[in-house]
Amino acid sequence: MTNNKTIDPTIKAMLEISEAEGISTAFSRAEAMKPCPIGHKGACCGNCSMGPCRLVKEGQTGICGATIETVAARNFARMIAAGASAHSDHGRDMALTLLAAAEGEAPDYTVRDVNKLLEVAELLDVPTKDRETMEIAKDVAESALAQFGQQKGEILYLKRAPKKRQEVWRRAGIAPRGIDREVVEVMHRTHVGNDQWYESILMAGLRAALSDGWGGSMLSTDITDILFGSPVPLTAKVNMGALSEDEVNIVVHGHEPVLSEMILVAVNDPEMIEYAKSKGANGINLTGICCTANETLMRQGVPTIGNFLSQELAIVTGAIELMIVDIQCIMQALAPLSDQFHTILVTTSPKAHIEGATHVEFDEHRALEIAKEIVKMGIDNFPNRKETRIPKEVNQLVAGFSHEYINYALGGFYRGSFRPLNDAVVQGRLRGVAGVVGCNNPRTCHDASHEYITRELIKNDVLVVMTGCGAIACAKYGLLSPEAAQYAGPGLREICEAVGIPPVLHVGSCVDNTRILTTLSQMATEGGLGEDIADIPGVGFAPEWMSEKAISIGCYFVGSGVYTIFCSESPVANSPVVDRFISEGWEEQVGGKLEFIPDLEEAVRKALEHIDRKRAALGLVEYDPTRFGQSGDRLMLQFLEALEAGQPVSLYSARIP
Ligand code: MSK
Repeated sequence: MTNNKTIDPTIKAMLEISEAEGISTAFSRAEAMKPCPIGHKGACCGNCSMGPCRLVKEGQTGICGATIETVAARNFARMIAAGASAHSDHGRDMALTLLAAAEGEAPDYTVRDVNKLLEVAELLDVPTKDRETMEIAKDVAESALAQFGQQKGEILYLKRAPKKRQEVWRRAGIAPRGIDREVVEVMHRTHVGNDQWYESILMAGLRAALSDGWGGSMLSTDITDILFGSPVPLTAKVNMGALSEDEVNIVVHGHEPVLSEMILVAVNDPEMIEYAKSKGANGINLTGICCTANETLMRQGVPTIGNFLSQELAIVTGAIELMIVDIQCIMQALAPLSDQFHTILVTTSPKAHIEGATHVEFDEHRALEIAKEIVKMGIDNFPNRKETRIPKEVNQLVAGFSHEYINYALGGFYRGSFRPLNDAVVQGRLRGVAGVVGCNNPRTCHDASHEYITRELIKNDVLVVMTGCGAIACAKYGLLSPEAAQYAGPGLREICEAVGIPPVLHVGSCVDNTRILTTLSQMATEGGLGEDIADIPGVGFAPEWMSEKAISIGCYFVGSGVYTIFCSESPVANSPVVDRFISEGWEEQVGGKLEFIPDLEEAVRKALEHIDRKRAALGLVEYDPTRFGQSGDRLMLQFLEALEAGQPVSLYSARIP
C-alpha cells in the first residue's frame, strides 16, 4: 500500500518494487513501528539512571521531583543543542578547510570568491588593506574559529542583525557569547539536578539556537561561498530519472561540499572518463541526495536525484555503483541495503562511520587524490551492475539564489538593493515572504506538506524561499522553475515574469537557512518595513521536519523574530505550559513564536493571518490581489495577441480595452 506514503510517482514506483521484493525501507519500518506515545510528546526523562521516568499521570514527577514542565523543556533544549552542534560543527570544519587552504596545506582548495572573503573579513574585524588574499583568508579562518571557543562578549555576526533585534537579544539576556559555550551550557543546565525552571532552560535553548543561526551555520555558509563561489542561478535536473542507464552512477550524499566538490573534479577528469569507458560505461554520471546535493546543485548544477526519504530507494534502482556519504541524515540502513545490490557505500568522515560500509577517510590535505581513489572504486564496480529499474521522471529547476543574487536580481547590478522587494511588499504586490525549509518524515506523506504549503503561499502572493529537502521536494513538482509563475497570485506572478525568476527561490542546503536570516535582516534595514525582522510580514515553515537540526533552525528563526510553524504534533505536547511558552512566552520576549500545527489548512490560514496582522501593524495597504496582474510581460503578451487579432489596444492603459 504505497498510496498515502508519497506524492512522488518515482518514490511510489520504487516502493512498489521494494514491497514486492521484501526490501525494508524507512517507509515500511515506520509502518511497522509506531512512535513511542510517551517520548513523542516530551514526557520521558532519561537524563539519569534513576529512570527513565515516564510522566503520564496528572501531577506526576520524576524520581528526582522533576515536573513535566522541566522534563519537556530539558528534552526540547537538548534537541536544540544537538541540532546546533551538528550544523555549527560543520561550520567549524569549513573554517578549518579555509585555514588549511590559506596555509598552503590543502593545495586542492583556493579562494574562489574574493569579494565574499573581503565582506566576511570586515564582519570578523580582519584588516584587508594592502594584504594578499591568502593572508586575509588565514585571518578570516582564525577569527571564525575563535567564535566557537569565545567565552565572553558577543559573537561578531550579531552585528549583521538589525540594531533593534540586537537590543531584543541583549534585553532578554540571550545574545550568544560563543558558539560552543552556548551548546555546552544547555547540556550542563539540563543535567540532572541543575536548571529546573522551564523558562530559563528554554531561554538558554534559544541562545544556543541563535549561536547556530548567527554563528556556526552562518559562518559555514559564508566560508563555503568563499571556498567554492557564491551561487548564481543555474538550471539543473531533479529526480531519479537523472540516473544514467549507460554511465557509472556515483551519488554524493550528506552535507559538506568539501569532498563532493573534489568528486566533481575527479569525475570530469579525462583520464577517469577514459577509465570508465575501458570498463564498458559511456562515462561517469554524478548526482546527489539531500544537502550535499543542494551544495553541488547550487554552485555547479549537479543533478539531484532525491531528498532524505529517497536515499534507500535510489539504491533499489540497482543503478548506483557507488554512494559516498559524509555527515548527517545518512541512514544506517544504507549499509545492509547496499549489500543486497552491487552498490558500494563509502563513508568518509571520521565522525560518521557505519558498520558494514567501506571507510575511506577524507583528508583535505590530499583531497583530490582521495576523491579519485573513490571514483575509481565506483568505475571498477560498473561491470558488476545487474538489472536496473531507473524511473523515468525528471524535472528542471532553477537554483542558486544567494542573498547577494536576490539583491542584484531585484535591485540591479549598479544599484543592488532590497528596495524593490520591500516596495513590492509595501504596495501589496507581494503579500509577504516565507521561508519553507526542512526534511522529510515517513510519519507524514512524503513531499505532500512541502508541496501543499508552498503552492498555497505562492497562490496568495507570498514569495517563498526554500532550502534543504523541502526545496528538492518542490523542485520535483515544477515549483522552482520560472514557468511556476502561473501558479502564483497576480502580484507575485508579475514580479516573476518581469524579473524572470521562479516564485520559489532555492537558497541552498539546510545549513544555508542563514541566507534567509541575512535577507530578512537586509529587508528590515532597507526601510519601509519597520526596523526589525519581527516587523516584516513574513513566516517560517518546516512542514516535514524530522531532525534536531530542524529544531535548532526553527528556534533561531523564532529568536530572530519570525513566526515559525512546524506541521506536526508538538514534541512537548504533554506539557501545555511549555507548549504555550515556546509560542506566547517567546513571542512576548523576542517577537517570534513557535507553533506545531499538523493541520495544513490551519497552518496556512494562521500564517496568512499573521502576515496580514504585520501588514496592518506597519500601516500598509490591505492585501488585495485584484489590484495586480495586468502589467509587465503578461500585459505585453496580451497586447501582442490583441494586436494580432486586429483588436484596438493601448499599452498605456492598465487593461487592454
Ligand atoms: S538533509 S536535516 S533531512 S533538510 Fe540537510 Fe534534508 Fe533535513 Fe537532513
